[in-house]
Amino acid sequence: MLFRSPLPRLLPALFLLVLLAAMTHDAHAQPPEEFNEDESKVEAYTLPDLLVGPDGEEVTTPEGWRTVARPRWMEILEEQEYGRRPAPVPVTAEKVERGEGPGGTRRIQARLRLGQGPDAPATEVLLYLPPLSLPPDRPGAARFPTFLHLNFGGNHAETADPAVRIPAGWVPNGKETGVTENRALAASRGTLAHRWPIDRLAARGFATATAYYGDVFPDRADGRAESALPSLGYESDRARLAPDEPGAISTWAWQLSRILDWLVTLPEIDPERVIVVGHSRLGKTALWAGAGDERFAMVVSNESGCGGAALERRNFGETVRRITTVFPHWFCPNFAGWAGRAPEMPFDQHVLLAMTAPRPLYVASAAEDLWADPRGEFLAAVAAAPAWELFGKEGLGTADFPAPDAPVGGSIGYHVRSGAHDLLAWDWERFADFAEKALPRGR
Ligand code: GTR
Repeated sequence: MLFRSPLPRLLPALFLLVLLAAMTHDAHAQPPEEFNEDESKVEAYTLPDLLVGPDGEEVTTPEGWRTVARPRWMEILEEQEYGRRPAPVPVTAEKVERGEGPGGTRRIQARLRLGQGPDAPATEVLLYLPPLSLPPDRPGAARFPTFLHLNFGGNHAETADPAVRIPAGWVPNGKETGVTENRALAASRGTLAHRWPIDRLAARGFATATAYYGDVFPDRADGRAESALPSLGYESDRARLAPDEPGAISTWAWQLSRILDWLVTLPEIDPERVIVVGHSRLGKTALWAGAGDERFAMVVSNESGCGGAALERRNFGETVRRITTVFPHWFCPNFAGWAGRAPEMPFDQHVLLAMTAPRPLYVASAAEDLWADPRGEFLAAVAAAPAWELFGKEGLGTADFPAPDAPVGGSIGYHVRSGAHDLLAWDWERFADFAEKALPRGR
């Protein structure tokens, strides 16, 4: 019996199979992650209480917020999510150019040198001021409220204005911009202009400025070495990062603050009414920039989702595991450690929203953008309201999720636009409506 067994003859083949399996087996392989986009599967959760200090003490006054609760939350967000906020550096405007822009606007371009010496990193800022034909007697018209946002494809993709400079460095490939080899193309001019209604904002008396985020951190897992961080004394080797090392979002937020340093020196800009806006990953960035720099008078998050306005504890749409795997460079290394552990997190994203208080905050979602969890963004705004209430201000003014295209709000504004993930003129018009009320002229 034994000798008739086929086993001995098959042994070499079996051995080979086992060897092959061992060679191809990835010890870290995990089953593919499943994403929940079904509201009925959201489980009950409890959010960390906003109004407490480091020793669990209750915070009941604006003073307590400023000196106890807010610094505690900033420390937690820096250490656990975004990483440290790089310190300011001197900003020098070079190659300043002025000309006429779309709709009779006045264009200013400037290359801002961020730090000392010709090798310091630089960012190109593109700014449009309202036309001089605006009624000069309009109160406050001499100094304009200003929207500032970072962009994804280079300033030239944001407008068809042929005078706009084209980035020299790495840019993401993209269907819309037609970029296929990570080099900016003149052919991309205006391909993302639907995201930035310059003349409509100008007609309402707003200046509007943009810069390309890749100027300070190319948006790639290995972008750190080419980022501004080494010039600021931070590690460039991905393998040697401190747990609270600044990520790309902190670096982009630093870029926004440095641009603000320059904007407030311009006589045409109202330094008390600069509004930081961002879409998607740059919405996360706008929230973090506004948190760290209280000179931003108002903050706008458009469809910022996971790591932005959306509550992690709902486990709806994008997750910490997925975002820190696909975009490991956005956050500090500590953040990845919270993957799958939302209930244990000492914070949630309502904390990030509350960092804007008592300044006006606008959160925008899109109905079809389930990946960014519109309802989770709304509920984070509801949960952030106690920070405004401490200052005697109303937060959202409602706890009911609004119908599409029906903005709601008090000191916090919110809308869920019908349609897909994008930043559209309709969204900007709502930001402008809210800003007109929240940051009145001639304050
Ligand atoms: C997605 C990412 C989101 C969001 C988005 C964007 O791939 O999962 O967190 O930031 O990119 O920036 O468009």
